[in-house]
Amino acid sequence: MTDSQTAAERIAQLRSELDDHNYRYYVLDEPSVPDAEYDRLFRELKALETEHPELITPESPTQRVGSKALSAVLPRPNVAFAPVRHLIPMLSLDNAFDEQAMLEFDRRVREGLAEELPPGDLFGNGPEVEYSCELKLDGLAVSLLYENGFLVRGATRGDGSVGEDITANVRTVRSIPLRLRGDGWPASLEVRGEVYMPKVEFERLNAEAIAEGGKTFANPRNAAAGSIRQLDPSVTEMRRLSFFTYGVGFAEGDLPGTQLDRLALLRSWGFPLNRELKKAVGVQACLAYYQDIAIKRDELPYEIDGVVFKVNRIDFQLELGFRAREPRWAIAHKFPAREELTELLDVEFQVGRTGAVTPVARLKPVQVAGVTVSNATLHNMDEVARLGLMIGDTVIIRRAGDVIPQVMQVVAERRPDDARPVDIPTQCPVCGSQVERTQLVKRSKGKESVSEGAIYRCVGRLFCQAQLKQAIIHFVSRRAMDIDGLGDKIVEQLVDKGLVKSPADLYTLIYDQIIELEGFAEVSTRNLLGSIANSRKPSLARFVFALGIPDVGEETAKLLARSLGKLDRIQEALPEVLTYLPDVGAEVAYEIHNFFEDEHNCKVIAELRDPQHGVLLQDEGDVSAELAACATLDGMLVKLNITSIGPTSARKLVAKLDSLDKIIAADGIDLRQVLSSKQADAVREFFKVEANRKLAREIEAQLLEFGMHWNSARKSVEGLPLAGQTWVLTGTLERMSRDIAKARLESLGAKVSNSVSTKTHCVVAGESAGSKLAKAHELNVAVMDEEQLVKLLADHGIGA
Ligand code: 5U1
Repeated sequence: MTDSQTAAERIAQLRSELDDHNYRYYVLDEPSVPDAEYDRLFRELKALETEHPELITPESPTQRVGSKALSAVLPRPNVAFAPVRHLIPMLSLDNAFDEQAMLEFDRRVREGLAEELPPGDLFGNGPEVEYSCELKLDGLAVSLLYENGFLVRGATRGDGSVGEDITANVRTVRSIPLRLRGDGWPASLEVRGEVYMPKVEFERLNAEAIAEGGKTFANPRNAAAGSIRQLDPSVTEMRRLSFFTYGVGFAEGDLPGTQLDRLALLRSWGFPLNRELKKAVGVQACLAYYQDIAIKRDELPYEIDGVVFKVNRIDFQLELGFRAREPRWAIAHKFPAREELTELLDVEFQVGRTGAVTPVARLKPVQVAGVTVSNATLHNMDEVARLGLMIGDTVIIRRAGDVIPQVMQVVAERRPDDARPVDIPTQCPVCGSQVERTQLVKRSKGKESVSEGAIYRCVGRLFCQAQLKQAIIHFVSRRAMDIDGLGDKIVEQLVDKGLVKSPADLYTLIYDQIIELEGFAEVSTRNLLGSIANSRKPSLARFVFALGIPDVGEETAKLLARSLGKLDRIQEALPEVLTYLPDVGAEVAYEIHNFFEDEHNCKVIAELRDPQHGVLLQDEGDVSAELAACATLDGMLVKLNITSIGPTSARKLVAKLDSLDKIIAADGIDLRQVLSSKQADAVREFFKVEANRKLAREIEAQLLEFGMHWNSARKSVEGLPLAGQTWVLTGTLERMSRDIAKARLESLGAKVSNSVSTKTHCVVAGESAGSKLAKAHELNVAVMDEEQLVKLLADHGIGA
């Protein structure tokens, strides 16, 4: 606010600016300011309105969510939403499911307009009708009433004549204007359109519901409908619904004479218009539009179930009129449905490479989006429980894009009397070994806790033919050991004939064994033996990836190889030490550690590397400079998860007691000099436990062994690209934690400091950077944002 401006003036200015930004964002699709700037203006407005409540008006951008939940203001407790009689009925659309139906629609239109249209040519062609081509959003039709430019009522379609009053909820949809822009709008204007839930929001909402064990929505339409009919508008607001307009219901006064001109006018008044909107002359152009959109459908950020064609001229629309509850001048050309109902015939269990026993739905075959679906993944038993699935149930199947078909919901009302529960087998369906539920082991606050995981595993490992086959297929694959000529069918034969019982057996196969296999002759046999021989010299990263450690993909395998340098180190690494690697969290660290704890896995690795099998790792070396530099004593204390000891208290402790021995030996008096009594007691309690002391010493010993200990001579950074430079990180980084950014900069030779000075080479400023960024500007120090940092790291071969 400037000195000469009153609060009322500033409030008006802020509202107008925020409205402009909203318009640019939602209608023009050209955001003019970053979100942070919008939020700043919004906060300023909110603060001014709090100071001056008398200046609050309903159309202020801060007033999208009303203060009271609807249930609190409803006159009758058993009626959720008040009924609204539409000024003009909200009609539905006739559907065309194929080209033939579209041709017939166009013929009916031309016949209906025979007197209006010019005659066709001698060959029976034309005249052609002009259509407006629109998307059919898979959302919820709403009516929005504006009086003197202000939104006064929002209603659902309901039965077409009477809908429900959802004013408080539509107000929370940010792309719906609370007040019209520009001028020339009718004093009373009813706009119609579709409220929808963008795909990302739908996925986020369902992921949250799954995480909380709640019910998911079968599709974005149900999610939008469920969200707009929330009794509490603040819940609707959190669902981030959106809106596109598709026409005018009622208007006092004149509007332009075509649908497309009317839509353009609505856009200028602040209503979002779908950017795929087009004009087509003649039915062939409509069919081409349908094909274009069908190709784009999966990439659109919202779901559509078809396209809509409307006769563009309003006088023609009036001439054509209505049939029952549908206009004769419009049609929805539908895409194949993405969801269908079918019956769950059975649930079978598949065994994967890591032994995970996964339920798979066997379905009564059904066409979904043009493909016959007879199987769908059920992920795990938690998902079966969450869906409340029983064999014999009728289920909703959804197939979107290239995604594997999913069972979205059970239709509970259709459950037959003889429905059976889905039971996880106690024995592996392939090898008969026991099936065990995975245990999740977590260390927190110095205590180990075990909980039940969602995954069940067959304990048979390579004894289980299913696991063995998958393990070999993975081991020989192109990104792993890259053994050309060993396709899935050949692996199956090798395993079925008992020639291969572990990956090591591949390296002792002989000519006479291979030529016996189906499809092999002399040349192909020699070629395969050649490929096997050539694969004996893998890089460490390939080899680690080929082992098929659960949760270790190609990137993690590369990281393990690059950071720890040697297979022996990877095999021995304690989970706590593994978590020093950027991007390796506790769960992955435990998976890696458990894999190498397993005697059988170690035996296979040893066999592969013995002279008889001859696998020779090519590029083993030292621990990387990046990893060697990142371990600190205070960091280790934090990893031990001692109650109430975080990075700051750990740093304080280490400043006073600079070795593990001293910390273990410290008494309460020593500790209280730098810690609160609660923290001091926690440290004492922790190190009183023999197992905790042992673990801390083991970690320290391993850090020493790997050359990662804080007292080890640090690796020279000479020759590294950022050697000699001091960098500072400030603000919140979105793509990586600050620890990771620090480790990555250090791996390039930089020193990362906490404070900005004239010696600072560069400051990386994340979101909401504050005083350090200001200091950098003051001292003329170079500043880069996260994007630039990611690019710099990528230029030096370090991925985000
Ligand atoms: N794009 C579009 N969707 N949609 C749905 N236009 C459109 N028109 C509709 C409906 C139900 O109804 C007309 C009768 C105006």
